[in-house]
Amino acid sequence: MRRLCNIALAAAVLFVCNGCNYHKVIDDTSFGKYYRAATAASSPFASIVCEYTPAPGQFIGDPAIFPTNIFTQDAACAWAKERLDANKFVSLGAFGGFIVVGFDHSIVNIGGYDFAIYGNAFHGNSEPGIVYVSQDANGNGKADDTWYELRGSDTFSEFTLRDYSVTYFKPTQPGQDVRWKDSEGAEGTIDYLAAYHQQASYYPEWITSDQYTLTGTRLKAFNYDSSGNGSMWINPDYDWGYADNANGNLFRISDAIDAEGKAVDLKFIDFIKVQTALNAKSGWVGELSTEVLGFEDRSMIVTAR
Ligand SMILES: [Ca+2]
Ligand SMILES: [Ca+2]
Ligand SMILES: [Ca+2]
Repeated sequence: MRRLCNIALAAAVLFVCNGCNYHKVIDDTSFGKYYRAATAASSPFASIVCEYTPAPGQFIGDPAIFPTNIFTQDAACAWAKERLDANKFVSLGAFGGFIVVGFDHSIVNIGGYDFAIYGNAFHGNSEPGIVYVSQDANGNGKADDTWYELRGSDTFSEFTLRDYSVTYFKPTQPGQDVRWKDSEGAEGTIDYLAAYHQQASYYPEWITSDQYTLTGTRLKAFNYDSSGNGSMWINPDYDWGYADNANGNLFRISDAIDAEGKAVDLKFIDFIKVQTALNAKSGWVGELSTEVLGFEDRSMIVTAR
């Protein structure tokens, strides 16, 4: 389990902002008893994967990247942590799939770009994931506290749906599509792509129930076939504020909003969640799925300099 830090609070922490040439003194005396200040021994990278619950997808269970013995959530988290430590991608699968990570210290809101989430997007191949942040408000070291979505360019778009759910149904035979139904009354499939990913099922092996439901914010998909013959699919970039999006991978704690969409003032955070934001597929390429390769506290790098 995650080590709980009992570090005496420093009266003030000096931040030297990387790239903007100013010194910022953060008075952390009002951060509360569960704030965990970084030390010289702290790592800027995620120290634990608290939960890894992907939606079904072509990379889930693929023997090219997955061992064959992941039958529990703990084993899935351990595998995901190894992948992130090696800067290798962890796919969140189709809509709603998510990962939760923690750090060995609290990430301070420095008023700029506080942390980075690395993905594998490039222009024309963006697969946005919504980013959520949380404080360990009850001090138990677990990510069981209130989540706050970080707003992005499409948060208040008329096309964006909050509290959108998709239920995925476990296939009964190897090689089958994964069926889904959503909270809007639509149905569809995560297609089995026999030419590319031949594992028996794209449904996570460690989810033992016959169906599971994932809920979150859905963005409108703008993917299209640019060739006219189905061969060249484009997933356009989103302006800002999403993981696995070619337009940037830096995030501000100051973009946190509550369930009503109102800004929330968080002095620091302890956990980050990323969740696939699209329910869409691109022909032979299959479902769109957010990937993450690493989480980095950018404010701590600043502190260490
Ligand atoms: Ca907690
Ligand atoms: Ca993907
Ligand atoms: Ca991707």
